Amino acid sequence: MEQTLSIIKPDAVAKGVIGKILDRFESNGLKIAAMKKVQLSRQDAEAFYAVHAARPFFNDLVDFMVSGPVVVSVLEGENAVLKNRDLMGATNPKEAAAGTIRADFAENIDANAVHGSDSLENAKNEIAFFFSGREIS
Ligand code: IDP
Ligand code: MG
Repeated sequence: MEQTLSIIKPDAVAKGVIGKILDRFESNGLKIAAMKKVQLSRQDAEAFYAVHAARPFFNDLVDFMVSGPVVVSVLEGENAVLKNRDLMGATNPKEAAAGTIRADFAENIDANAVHGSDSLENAKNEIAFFFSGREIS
């Protein structure tokens, strides 16, 4: 059993597809072990994406992530990290496989509907960034 962190980004929340995206997880064997809707501060977004701080798109990414509320969840299941990445599709929705979340709900590489941890180690750190132990079950 693995746990991974998912974020439904501001574009998807604004579009009203929280339920449709959560259904993708639950229909594919990923249990929602924790969940909350949050408005990130600039400081939150900068800290969460610190690994990308040197990238040219960093400021746009932070602007976007604070542009509205997000839904953060811990997904649990077999191979949860990879399974979530498969369900999400490629970072650029134009390259995302048919039937993936990004192909179906995202507009472009900036507003791409979802975040998902890319490794088990990052998943642990990202989960700890948002949730305390007692919030996960
Ligand atoms: P991921 O979300 O698929 O893991 P990362 O490479 O970790 O992709 O990038 C984090 C986020 O930064 C992406 O989801 C996307 O919103 C944004 N991003 C990544 N690459 C670009 C780019 O080339 N231009 C604009 N935004 C980008
Ligand atoms: Mg990433």
